[in-house]
Amino acid sequence: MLFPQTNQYRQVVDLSGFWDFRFDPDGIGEAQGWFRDLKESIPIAVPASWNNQFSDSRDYLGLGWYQTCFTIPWDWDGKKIFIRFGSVNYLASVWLNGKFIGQHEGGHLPFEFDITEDVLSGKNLLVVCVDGSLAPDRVPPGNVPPDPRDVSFFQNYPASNFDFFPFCGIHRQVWIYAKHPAGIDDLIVATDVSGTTGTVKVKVMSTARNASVGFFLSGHGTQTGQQSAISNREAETEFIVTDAAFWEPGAPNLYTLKVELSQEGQIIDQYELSIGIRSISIQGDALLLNGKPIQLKGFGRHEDFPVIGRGYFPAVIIKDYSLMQWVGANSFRTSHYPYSEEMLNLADRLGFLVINETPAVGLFFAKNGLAKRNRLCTQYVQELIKRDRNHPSVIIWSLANEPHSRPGVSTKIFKSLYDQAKSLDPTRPVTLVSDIGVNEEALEFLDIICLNRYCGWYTEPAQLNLGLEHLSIELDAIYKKYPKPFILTEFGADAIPGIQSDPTEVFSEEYQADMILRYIQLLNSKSYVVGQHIWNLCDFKTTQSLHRAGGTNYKGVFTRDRRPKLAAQKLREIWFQDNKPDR
Ligand code: GCB
Repeated sequence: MLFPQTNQYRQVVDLSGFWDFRFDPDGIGEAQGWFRDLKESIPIAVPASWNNQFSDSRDYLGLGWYQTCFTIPWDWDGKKIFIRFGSVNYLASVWLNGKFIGQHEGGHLPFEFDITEDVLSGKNLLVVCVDGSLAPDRVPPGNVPPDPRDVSFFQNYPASNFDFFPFCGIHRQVWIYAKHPAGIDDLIVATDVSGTTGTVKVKVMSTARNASVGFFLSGHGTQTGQQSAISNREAETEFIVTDAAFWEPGAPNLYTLKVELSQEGQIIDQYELSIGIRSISIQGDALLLNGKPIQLKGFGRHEDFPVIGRGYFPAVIIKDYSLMQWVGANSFRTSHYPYSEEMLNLADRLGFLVINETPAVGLFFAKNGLAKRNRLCTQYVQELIKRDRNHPSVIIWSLANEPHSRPGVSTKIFKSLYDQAKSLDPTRPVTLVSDIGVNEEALEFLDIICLNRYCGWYTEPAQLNLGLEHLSIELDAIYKKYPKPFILTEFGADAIPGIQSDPTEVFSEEYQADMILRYIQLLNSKSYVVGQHIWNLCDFKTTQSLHRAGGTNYKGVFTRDRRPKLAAQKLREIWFQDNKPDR
């Protein structure tokens, strides 16, 4: 799915701004025809979560109605017109000029509708009903019947089945865009390297008849073009780039790929993409980028900031990259859902490696709702790979975070998601992030082992020596059974900023810093470990429970407003100074 862009042949209009809004706690809006005109509304900012925009809406996760008006530019006559939503959490129903045009389930991934037949030349009325409620048959799930063994310590409110606040609303931009009716529908780029030569394979999809495609690649001294005819709705080409400037952290070289679609000698559409030439592969227990072993140093993160919640906020994206660069990180995981497309565009540009995760967090395998959850996981894998497969920064797909796997049942489900990911994209390793360890059956077929561990925190609390001893034994045991590359995708401790202690004590900045440094020492001593991702880059909002003071997870090495804790300073001393490829 292509990111909208404006050029001579395509135009995008961003509908961000202040919209009209109304909560619908009793679910009466549809019966009362609010989709025809939303009365008694209040203003709301789009994009942003609704939860922190008003004094009384933080925990409201029900229905909310949005409305705005737009006018189509005069020169869009004869074009195909789409409305595209970057992310709406969780279930979006959309009406245009009173007519229902479609629905999309799942936050964090884009969706669009062809509205060519429905737009008016004058003012258009767009109404979106967002359902943010948590339910066991949604992914990620919520309001899951509690395990009777759980004590109140583990109960949370609102009852999400995951450890971040279930923000809802229109979280990313809403765009209308126009292109030629037979324009470019999609574009797939796959690159490979051999010695100093790069290969760039490009496939273009279009319904245009008697059409041809011009492919142009430029950058780093290369300027080359090729032509190919559309047949069976596709055209393909391959560039061989000698002495290519490969893409990698520290040297994120990008080329410009321009694709021009012509009919009867006339250009009818054009699309431009920044691409990086690189390969990613696995050899034994090593992860290779451009044929050379790499070590991931970085974080799990969240799209989370005061007031806007999970809303798209460009300055925070820039800030987070600058913090990651400041400590010397080279990678992150999009825990626990796909991040904005702009975040990935910048990862390409700044040279960050990304483990790209679907929104399947807190999955459980009780029969109730299982078929629906599976269907959603399949949908998410498809939507994620179609959205992000052209990014050089994306090196690994993650199918899920910490599923509550059940032997026999979950393994089959993950095998089919794994096969689906591989058939959509044979070029990247596929994983899932487990907290089960050696008994996670899916480790058998996953390409890379990803594990989350909190030894010295949730287990062996305050006993770091003992925790590290256990961790070391466990990692070796996993490697013995599954000799594959290994990434510790989460480790860390809560540190409440300003709490200091000597000797170290849980919740102090010293304990967090000590734990992180000693984990890194241990991980550096194991040859099969190819990545260390600290949980978390920044403190983030959670639901309320007895182990989340002030509804906040304090495992950030930076505070929620992006100030460094002691651990960030220490990390900078080791990662930033030691920023050369090892192994
Ligand atoms: C985990 C989860 C993450 C939590 C973290 C914690 O294992 O993957 O979502 O936030 O632990 O801090 O408890």
